[in-house]
Amino acid sequence: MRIVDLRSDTVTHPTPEMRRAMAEAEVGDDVYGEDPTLNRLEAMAAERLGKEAGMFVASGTMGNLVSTLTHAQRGDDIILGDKSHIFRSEAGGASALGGISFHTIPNDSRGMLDPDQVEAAIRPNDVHFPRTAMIALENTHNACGGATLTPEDTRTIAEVAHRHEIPLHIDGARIFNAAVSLETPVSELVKDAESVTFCLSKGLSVPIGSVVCGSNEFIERARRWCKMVGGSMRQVGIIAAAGIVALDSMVERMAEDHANARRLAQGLAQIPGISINPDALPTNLVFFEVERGDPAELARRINERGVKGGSPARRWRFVTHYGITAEDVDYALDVVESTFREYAPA
Ligand code: TLP
Repeated sequence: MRIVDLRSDTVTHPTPEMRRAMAEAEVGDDVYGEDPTLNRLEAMAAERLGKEAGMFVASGTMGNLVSTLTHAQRGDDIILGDKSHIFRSEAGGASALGGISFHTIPNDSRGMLDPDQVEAAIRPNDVHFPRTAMIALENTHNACGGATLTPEDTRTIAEVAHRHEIPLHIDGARIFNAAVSLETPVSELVKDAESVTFCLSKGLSVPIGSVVCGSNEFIERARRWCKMVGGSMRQVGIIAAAGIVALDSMVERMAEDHANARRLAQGLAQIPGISINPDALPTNLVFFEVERGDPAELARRINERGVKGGSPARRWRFVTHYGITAEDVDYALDVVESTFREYAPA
């Protein structure tokens, strides 16, 4: 049976070139700083993002956690969007492990924060209050439909943060999708932030890993937190080799994923029982509402026919990525259309 897995871009497999590079990778013990392939990946990531240094971590969650622990101390708070991945989907790590509280303000429909609300959320210097130690943005914004923030958006929030001497962190799990969609160098998107995490293991198709980038001083401090949470690995060049291939050859192709997302959205918009605004689609995440029928049952039926995705909730997300072709999109649309016609009639 044909399988079209639209659950996430995290399901991507390494390319044949990555597998070759992984098999041949020169490795060493990274805790001694001796893995040449990892050192090359970290330098390359830092260079692409326009930062002094990079540090490989096991996941996006780990990158955001270690960055937060590096910026904030026990008892501090951080300001972030109420729909941010850090707040909603990272198991409350900063608060559980770091004693740091989350101060959320509303994300607007494209994942932006209102600078006045950010400013109002910054705690005055008073013994009654926690110290505000970090502000975080997310680009692209997952729960806000994969929307992109421009360099101007980021600068607006950075200006507020820096006026109060607070560092800005970007959860850039999909920052390369944003760069490709906005046709802007990724370094422009992050230049006003003190730290950024980006994921290798999503649209870039690397099997494991993310990279945190920032100043030499920030990364040096972050390495201790990374060690503390068990994130120092050894011959990690095996994975880093795939990351190097990804940064060299998998970024520009994400335009294809965005075109496929648009094709998917336009097709979904034609299906009775589905509500979607196909114009609000800058990247590879396609969110829509299932207006009729039992979503759990509909998801089960499309899954049975090889289209993986959907959920028991009315809001569904389909994600395009490496390995999903325009023909796969058309197949998925056929399956969804016929399933909805049969099981979600008007
Ligand atoms: N997102 C995953 C799931 O957790 C939902 C996905 O399928 O989209 N920041 C953002 C914006 C993310 O979307 C994710 C993962 C992360 C951080 C965490 O990355 P990982 O999964 O590597 O810990």
